[in-house]
Amino acid sequence: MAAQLIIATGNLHKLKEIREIFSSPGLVLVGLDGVPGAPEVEEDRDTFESNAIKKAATLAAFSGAWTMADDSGLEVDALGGAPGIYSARYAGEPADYAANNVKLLRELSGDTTRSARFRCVIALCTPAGAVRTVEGCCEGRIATAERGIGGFGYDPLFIPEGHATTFAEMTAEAKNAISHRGRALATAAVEWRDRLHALIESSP
Ligand code: ITT
Repeated sequence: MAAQLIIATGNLHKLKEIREIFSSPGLVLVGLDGVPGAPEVEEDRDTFESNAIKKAATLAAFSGAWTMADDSGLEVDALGGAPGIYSARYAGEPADYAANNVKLLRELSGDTTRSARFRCVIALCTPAGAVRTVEGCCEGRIATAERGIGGFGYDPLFIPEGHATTFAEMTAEAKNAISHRGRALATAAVEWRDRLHALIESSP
């Protein structure tokens, strides 16, 4: 028996991390390349949670399969919580990780308060419209220059609390063990265990 769970993200880095963290026997995590004609979802809500729910609910209704979506971002205290829900396109359209990092360093130049956190909300939605969410957070600070080549997005600038290296200088396993996404999915594995088990059991 293998149940399909759609992962509603166009971000292949997120998909890779979700697969690394959340794979389990009997569950096949299907990316959007496995959903022909999948609609683009406009992220026009004002919280991580409501954007994650919108992405998961839209794809669950379209595909007829259980769907998970991740909405995440970086909150920087000295910038009043920016870029927050606008993290992907902080430096404008189209989304550009390098330009985002240049802008973040520029906005923080001279700032000694560099505390920040990554937040992640994961939504799980059934085709019938039942929704549940989990959250994960990782506290840290913004480096004064980019360091490392691993990960994606703001990883070269984010130093998690209790560490001296950026996420981009860590192995994928080390990042996933403490990241916002890793923490959200660890909660999901516990809170959604019975639901996911029932999905696996009911699959042909
Ligand atoms: P989907 O909506 O298709 O999932 P997206 O990249 O647009 O892809 P979001 O709207 O949730 O996703 O934006 C998340 C952005 O926050 C992402 O593009 C990065 O800039 C940043 N981000 C989130 N998690 C990150 C991580 O683990 N490491 C580095 N940057 C991260």
